[in-house]
Amino acid sequence: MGMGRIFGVGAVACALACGSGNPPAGVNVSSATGSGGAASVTSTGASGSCDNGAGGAAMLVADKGCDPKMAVDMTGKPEVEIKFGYIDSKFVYTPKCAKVSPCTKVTFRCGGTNECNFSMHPLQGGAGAKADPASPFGFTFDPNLTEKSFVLKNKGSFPYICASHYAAGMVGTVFVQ
Ligand SMILES: [Cu+2]
Repeated sequence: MGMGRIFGVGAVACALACGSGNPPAGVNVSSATGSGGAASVTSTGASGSCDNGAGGAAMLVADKGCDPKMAVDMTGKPEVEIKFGYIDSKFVYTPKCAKVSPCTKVTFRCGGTNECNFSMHPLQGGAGAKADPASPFGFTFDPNLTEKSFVLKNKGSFPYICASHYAAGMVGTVFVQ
């Protein structure tokens, strides 16, 4: 009845890749200054190690209508883009379900036909209706931003929602494998 076996593969992988403590799964260094403009860009820190180690097989979990097996495969690319806004008459992220490699720079960029920014479509990381402070996507509510990038360092499943339109299906998940 001991507690010695509670650590599985994930804990071993994290012991190798995560170091001590409980770091977030990515980095998100905001450089927004609120200076306005149509295309304010937020950059992310590029330093630091990524979970590229052999044997770091994180368990991917289906979420937000996304299955890791069916997600758009964008692995192997250093940068990918997820468009968001009112696109084809729907509030969406596209691709809604994406699969990327560790250390990929994922940029959320306004698209579609209507005016678009992060106060109209607040980006909120996490699986539930409340923001998950451990999510690499954090929470962004900024009318001056039309795009924002995140470097996803660690393997895992990272769901997110638009805090205004999630009930209409404006949600998605990035799988890092
Ligand atoms: Cu929205």
